[in-house]
Amino acid sequence: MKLYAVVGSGNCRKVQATISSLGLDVDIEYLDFFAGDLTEPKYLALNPNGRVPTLSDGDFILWESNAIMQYLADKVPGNTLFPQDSQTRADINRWQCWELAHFNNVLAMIAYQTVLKVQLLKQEANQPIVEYATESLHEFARVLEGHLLNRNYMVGNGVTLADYAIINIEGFKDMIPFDWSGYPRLNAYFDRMRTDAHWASTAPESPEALGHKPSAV
Ligand SMILES: N[C@@H](CCC(=O)N[C@@H](CS)C(=O)NCC(=O)O)C(=O)O
Repeated sequence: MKLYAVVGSGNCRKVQATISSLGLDVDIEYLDFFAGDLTEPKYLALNPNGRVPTLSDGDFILWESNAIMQYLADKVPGNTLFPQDSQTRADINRWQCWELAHFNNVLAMIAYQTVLKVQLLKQEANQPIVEYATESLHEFARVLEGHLLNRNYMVGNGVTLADYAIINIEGFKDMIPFDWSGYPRLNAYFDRMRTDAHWASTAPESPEALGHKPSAV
């Protein structure tokens, strides 16, 4: 199997942490975002969205990070990241849907507007978008804070796919202009998950490495 990825991409990191945790043998081909690798016809033929990650397993091509995580987990019998019990799977799937549609959707909007756009593209943030996303992020942060009462993980008593999905853009969490002080359990959860060895192994070597092809790979 091969995973097409970009260094530091949250959606790639959550798949890479899954691969590491499952101990799967997957080649990782890094694409250079800044060199335009994602819009090359060769890559668009695999993923017409021009986004990462994309998995190839023989002739089977799969994009959407949460779908890839579930597909990979199902290759390892008895794994605890995405167990067989149908209610546990539905619960994990629920949080993966929620992070994608809600929590990380607006967190990513703020990160793009206030960090990436300003620092990399040297453009100004679109303030109405930032205001809308900030209000929404407070709404979703309250949900997460409530869920984390008396629990260390999103589902059950250990790390599951839901956790790698929820934290996927933790690298930007403390860079954005957002007041997290009202969410102590959420903050403690992110700090705890940051120490997960599989997650930590997916971090870019430096902020400058973000988006570039690693020279040693
Ligand atoms: N819903 C998709 C989102 C993929 C996505 O937006 N990936 C980002 C990197 S985290 C990307 O490829 N961005 C490139 C671009 O927007 O041009 C998934 O979960 O895989």
